[in-house]
Amino acid sequence: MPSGSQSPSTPSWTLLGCGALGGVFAALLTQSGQPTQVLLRERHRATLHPVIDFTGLDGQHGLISIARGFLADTPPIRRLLVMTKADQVIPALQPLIGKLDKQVPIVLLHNGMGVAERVAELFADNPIIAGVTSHGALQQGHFVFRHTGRGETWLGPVNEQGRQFAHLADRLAQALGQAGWDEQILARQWHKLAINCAINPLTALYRIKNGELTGPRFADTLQQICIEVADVMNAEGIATTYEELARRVQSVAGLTADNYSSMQQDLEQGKETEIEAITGFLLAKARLHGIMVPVNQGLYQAVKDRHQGES
Ligand code: KPL
Repeated sequence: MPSGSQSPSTPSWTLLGCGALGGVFAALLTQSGQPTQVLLRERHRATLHPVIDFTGLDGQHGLISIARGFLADTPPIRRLLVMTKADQVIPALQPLIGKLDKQVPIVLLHNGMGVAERVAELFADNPIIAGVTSHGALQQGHFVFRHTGRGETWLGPVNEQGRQFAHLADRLAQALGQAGWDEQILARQWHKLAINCAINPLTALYRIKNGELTGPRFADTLQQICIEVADVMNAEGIATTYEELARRVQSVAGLTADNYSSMQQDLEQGKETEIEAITGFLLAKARLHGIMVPVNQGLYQAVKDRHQGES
């Protein structure tokens, strides 16, 4: 049976990647009445947790029952929501190549860029949808998650088939409070990339919360980062100015002031970071256009060195 064959009991959403943000989305989708199953790695089979321990933005704490599944068991899938780290998207989807029913939309929600196009090649018949989100999330233990910041979420089509799935934004909005559909999702992905290029490496390297970037200490560095990113974005045909990017960075750093960025959390825990899909993607595009991006290049190298030194 292909993964995707459905019956009325097929969960509304199937989630691949139950990290901090995945766990929070799984809890919020379930709370909104949209049954969600989480696909787990084989090694978790023996230690199945029947519930997610979830704390919402209002501090309300509860245990939420969520269906668990394993790819090896070819569970029925209605909509696939992929919330792994950028470098894990392709490995996580690999077992589904050639097996996923071609009607099933694949929604990709990860930091960084360059992955969606590869997924669209591997799943040429499926609707592919890319998204950006700025919700804050924290994983505090095994299946223990806390929603730490209300953000915005936007979805948009990566391929032609994806264009018919604007209603998925409404489904997400039921769970998140807001979610929108944007045919020009590439521009939103670039703007999110700019925010991640600025906030993630600095907070990770200096071991600080996002809010510390709103003070004068990092003003010059942030300005340089934004000037370089704006140059590359303009060369890519995404019209912007460094002032606009700097404003957005300050706004997100302020709204998520009390959060540690995902890269800060990854480096602190000795995990692989998303630097390749974030700053690495920017550097590759800069090279293509012959644009110098020395500040971003330095941050990229420093994050790589720190990870290597600590692992
Ligand atoms: O996307 C984020 C991340 O941490 O990866 C931001 C928006 C910077 C919030 O922390």
